[in-house]
Amino acid sequence: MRVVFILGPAGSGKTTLTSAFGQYLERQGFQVAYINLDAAVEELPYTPDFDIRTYYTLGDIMRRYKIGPNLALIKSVEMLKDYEDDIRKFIEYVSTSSDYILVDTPGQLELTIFHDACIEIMRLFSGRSCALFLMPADIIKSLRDSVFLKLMALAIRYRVDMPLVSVLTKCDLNPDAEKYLQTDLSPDDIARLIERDRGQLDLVAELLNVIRKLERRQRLIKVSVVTGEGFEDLNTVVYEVFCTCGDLT
Ligand SMILES: Nc1nc2c(ncn2[C@@H]2O[C@H](COP(=O)(O)OP(=O)(O)OP(=O)(O)O)[C@@H](O)[C@H]2O)c(=O)[nH]1
Ligand SMILES: [Mg+2]
Repeated sequence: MRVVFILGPAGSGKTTLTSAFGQYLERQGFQVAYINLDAAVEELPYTPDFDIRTYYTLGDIMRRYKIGPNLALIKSVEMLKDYEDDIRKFIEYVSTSSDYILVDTPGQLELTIFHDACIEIMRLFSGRSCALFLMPADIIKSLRDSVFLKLMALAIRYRVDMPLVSVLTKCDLNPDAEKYLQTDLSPDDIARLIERDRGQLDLVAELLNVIRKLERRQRLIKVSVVTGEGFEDLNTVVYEVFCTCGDLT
């Protein structure tokens, strides 16, 4: 049994990937269980085996506490703590019959990562779990964008004690994204890639140094639900995370 938490900025494709990766795994003959922890989502493209919305939805929280959507989103993530035991029991229950348990997380990454509730749930299965960090290609239009996302990935690693695999999603939307994601860039490459933001050159070069020092070496996994590419690669890298070698290059 492997628990895979799917994390990423709002709209990065978490829910779509949960569904598409799950379908891919099922076609390969694996048993897959799906968990939805997002109380704000209205429609899901997969049928969840555990759905936090059976306990509460964002609308319920707004009505019950007479609060707006932003505060309700925070509360919806904090309230996951009250159901930690149910989630743990569910995962244990399906663990004997499932090869993969895919966990779709709330839309707002900063809430998932900076509030303890989700982190505690992730800790329940340390050693048997990994996380995917989705970086949507359509928002990677410069080196600054990719540096920002890579810093987010480091921040997640700092908070979450489990292997983290970065995944470039929606790669059909922007074939240029890949070139900004390389870290082995010479000073000339950096200068060329940020030619429109010369004032940022020193800062970007320094941050890239930090990223190079701290990030785990991993080959780039690119997926698209439109072209269908990348799922075999994603499955291989998830497999590699769980095998003892731990080499994702
Ligand atoms: N072109 C393209 N669009 C995609 C792809 N994956 C997801 N999308 C679209 O991106 C949008 C957001 O996808 P979701 O799966 O809802 O993203 P999410 O991260 O779950 O969103 P939140 O939970 O609201 O933060 C939807 O309109 C998807 O159809 C892809 O590979 N290619
Ligand atoms: Mg979603």
